Amino acid sequence: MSGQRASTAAASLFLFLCRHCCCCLPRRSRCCCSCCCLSRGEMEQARRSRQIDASIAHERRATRRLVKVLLLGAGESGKSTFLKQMRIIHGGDFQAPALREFRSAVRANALGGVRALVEARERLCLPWSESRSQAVAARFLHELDAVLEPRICRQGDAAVSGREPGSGEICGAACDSADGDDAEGMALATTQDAFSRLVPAMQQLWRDRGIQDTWDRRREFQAESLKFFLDNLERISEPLYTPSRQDILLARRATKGIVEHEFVIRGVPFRMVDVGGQRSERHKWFQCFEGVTSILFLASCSEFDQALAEDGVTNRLRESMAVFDTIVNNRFFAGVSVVLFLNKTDLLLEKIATVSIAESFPEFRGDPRCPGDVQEFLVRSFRAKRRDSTKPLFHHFTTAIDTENIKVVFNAVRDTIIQNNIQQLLLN
Ligand SMILES: Nc1nc2c(ncn2[C@@H]2O[C@H](COP(=O)(O)OP(=O)(O)OP(=O)(O)O)[C@@H](O)[C@H]2O)c(=O)[nH]1
Ligand SMILES: [Mg+2]
Repeated sequence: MSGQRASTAAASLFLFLCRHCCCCLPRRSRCCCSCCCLSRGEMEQARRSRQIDASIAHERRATRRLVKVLLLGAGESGKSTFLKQMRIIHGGDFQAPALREFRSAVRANALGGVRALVEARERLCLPWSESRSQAVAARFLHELDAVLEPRICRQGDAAVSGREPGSGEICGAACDSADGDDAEGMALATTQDAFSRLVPAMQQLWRDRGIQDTWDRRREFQAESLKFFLDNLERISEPLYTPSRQDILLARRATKGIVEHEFVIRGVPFRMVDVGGQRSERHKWFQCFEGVTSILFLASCSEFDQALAEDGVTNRLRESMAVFDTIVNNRFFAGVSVVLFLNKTDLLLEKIATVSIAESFPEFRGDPRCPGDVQEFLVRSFRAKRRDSTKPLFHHFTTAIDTENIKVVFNAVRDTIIQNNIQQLLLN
């Protein structure tokens, strides 16, 4: 770097001299002075130095203009799904390596989901409708264990049914979580041969009334996209199976670490940063707090009656509100705009028809079946977390698996984000 600077300084000096001599004049009007006598090598070096100068200046301008958007929220709130939508809307199609990973994720979701259903049926003591299902289930679990290393097999469950231990606070002690989506394990579980061997058992089990009854009580374990994948087992087990956009958006893989994607939106470079939202991942968030323009905070608003994957006890929506509290009141983000995405609106509207939010949130006043009342309560509850109520807080009800919805919502917040970036540039 210092060598680069030295050559840049040398180039500047050369250019300064050059501007005052005749090197740059047309051939006929040249005079004779020492810098005209630069060798070919020196001239080439100077040209390269000018290029370096220009690229440093360009990079500096670009970094200043870059809009950094941080996606925050508890686990399974939809951050990665939102980022997938950004890739679909602004980044073009997914390429072969990404598609291979999604194929593996879809199949792993199906395998882990059937395992979770079989175990949940047992816990709930629901009867099989077909006598042979008991033996099929036992064989399925045995074969799955044989295909996967036992370590990976148990962790796969955690990703679906959520039994990962973790620390309590967003800035609490780091907790080494089991990596539920260990790439090696996924590859083993979802190879064509291994997966195809397990598909008939999965189909038989999915047809059984006992498993369907378990599915109807899915609130007691996590398996949102599972129905779709199990209804499509034949397709996803085909040797040439390539995940569709819907498969990609529904595939669940808990984010470990920090994932960044860059897009140019209306000529403005955006960097979107996605982090893992599970408790054990939150200590990593601080690594990406520098230079943030805006935070998109995602909360899964349909989870008002569900327990946290990490401890099986804490109410998911209350956890989400607590994380929001920590972020929105953090002094570090005083000049950063925060937009609240109340996500999984599709599931919220479906759920309130049969489940009352008042059972989990006794402070709720209104008609628990009325979408307006429930949505207003949710917005009010999140807003109440802010200590500085003069700071604007925009909110949107979103369905992250719906591309059109995300297109509309993102268009609405995009200009605010860009505006915020300009204000930050003016202030700095
Ligand atoms: N029905 C429905 N499903 C959604 C929606 N948003 C996300 N999902 C599904 O919810 C699951 C979790 O979504 P992710 O995007 O992985 O959640 P996340 O916030 O990235 O989770 P972590 O990486 O653990 O922090 C995936 O299977 C998604 O397909 C939504 O609006 N509606
Ligand atoms: Mg994620």
